[in-house]
Amino acid sequence: MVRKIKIGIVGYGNLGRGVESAIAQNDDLTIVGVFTRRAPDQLQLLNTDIPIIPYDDILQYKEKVDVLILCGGSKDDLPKQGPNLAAHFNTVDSFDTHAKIPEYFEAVDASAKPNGKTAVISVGWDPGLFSLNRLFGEAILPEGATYTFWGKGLSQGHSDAVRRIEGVKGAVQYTIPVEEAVDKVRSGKLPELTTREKHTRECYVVLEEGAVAKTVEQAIKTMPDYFADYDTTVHFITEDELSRNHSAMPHGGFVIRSGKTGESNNQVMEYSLKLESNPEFTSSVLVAYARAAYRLNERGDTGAKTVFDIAPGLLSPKSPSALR
Ligand code: API
Repeated sequence: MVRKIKIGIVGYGNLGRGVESAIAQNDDLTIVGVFTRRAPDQLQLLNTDIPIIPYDDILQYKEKVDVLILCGGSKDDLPKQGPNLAAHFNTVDSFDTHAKIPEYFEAVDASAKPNGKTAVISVGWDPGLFSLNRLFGEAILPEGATYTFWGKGLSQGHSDAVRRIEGVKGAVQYTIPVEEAVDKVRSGKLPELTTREKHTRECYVVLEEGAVAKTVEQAIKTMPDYFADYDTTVHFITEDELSRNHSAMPHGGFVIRSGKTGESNNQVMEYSLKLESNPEFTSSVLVAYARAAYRLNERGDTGAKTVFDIAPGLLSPKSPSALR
């Protein structure tokens, strides 16, 4: 039996929990522990045998962990944590602020490379699997147009961003595709669509006591990268309504590349996802890429990587010869 790849989970929210259950489905991976800043008794792990370790002790585990899976948010956690931890560990994260990926990549690379570590960033389904499918479409059908639609579904990234606004006690955000835009794309026309024409965003927010609704609404609607380019609606609800009506976390969407080859033959490539649990799916992608991060590092391929840099065979538990 080959030795199992030892995984550390950093943070135990929706993603951390999803990583725990995804690893249980993969025989070649094992969990060393969950690293958290919260008091251990606040965490309810699925498997209570897994150690809960204070985040401040993480450097003591440098020799005991092969890959850390970073399960924090992109808005406030990862920008610092990603570069810090990549100096000491191989890492995988789901940094998903698309516009900031280039600068995040540079920061993580500058920290991982001189220390001989491999850090796979921005893994998940978008960015991640959808990014790969956009690349395939554009490389294979250079003359055409690419469309990405999300939802209707609950975006973890946008929900987290709203929850970090002062005065917000709880929140979820739904991404809603605009029907007419989807119909136009599906009918095979190649419409030019702006960000605003493709999706709307709907937030359900629970205010902290004393918080001013107008101020919170304004902070949401003007937030760059997340909401400023969209038509956003904000609904204020009670904590009870939030847990009763908004605990499911479905999502999904599709990437279409529509192009022409030869004289005038239309070719359409479509990739779609229908997810009952957005975070559990993202976690499952993170876990497959953790295997790749370990293998890349074993062969001396260090520094920051994205899904574009990683050969698909490295994701599989099967050996190259078994795959052939
Ligand atoms: C949206 C998409 C979802 C991407 C999936 C994942 C997330 O606007 O709904 O945060 O849930 N960008 N990155």
